[in-house]
Amino acid sequence: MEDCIFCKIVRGEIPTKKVYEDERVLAFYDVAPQAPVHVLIVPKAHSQDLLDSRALDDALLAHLLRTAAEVAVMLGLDKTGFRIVSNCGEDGRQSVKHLHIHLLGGQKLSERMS
Ligand code: DGP
Repeated sequence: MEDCIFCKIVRGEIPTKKVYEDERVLAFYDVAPQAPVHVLIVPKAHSQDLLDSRALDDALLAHLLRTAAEVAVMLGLDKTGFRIVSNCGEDGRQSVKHLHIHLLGGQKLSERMS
């Protein structure tokens, strides 16, 4: 999508620190990290969120989740643990309307998730 920040990152129009990339997904460091390790994993094809099935099929969703786990291993988080989160909609405080998974780790995270 023309005005979507993450689509611009996928197209290389906004610079970012990439962690992993293949033909379907991109992982890059969050610009405003909320943990010592904070990576975003996004499908390259635009879809708004988990409820938006336009460009999403089961294989892509599985690949997105698998990539989050593989990036966690790449960054050594498998040894200590990590959290993945996907915010959705207003109550979920989703600020960028392009489906993404947050991968958080590098310290003991808050017990609260809300
Ligand atoms: P959410 O609130 O779940 O929609 O999270 C969106 C995240 O995207 C937020 O943690 C900040 C991050 N973000 C927003 N703009 C940019 C950007 O231009 N570059 C990078 N690397 N991250 C961004």
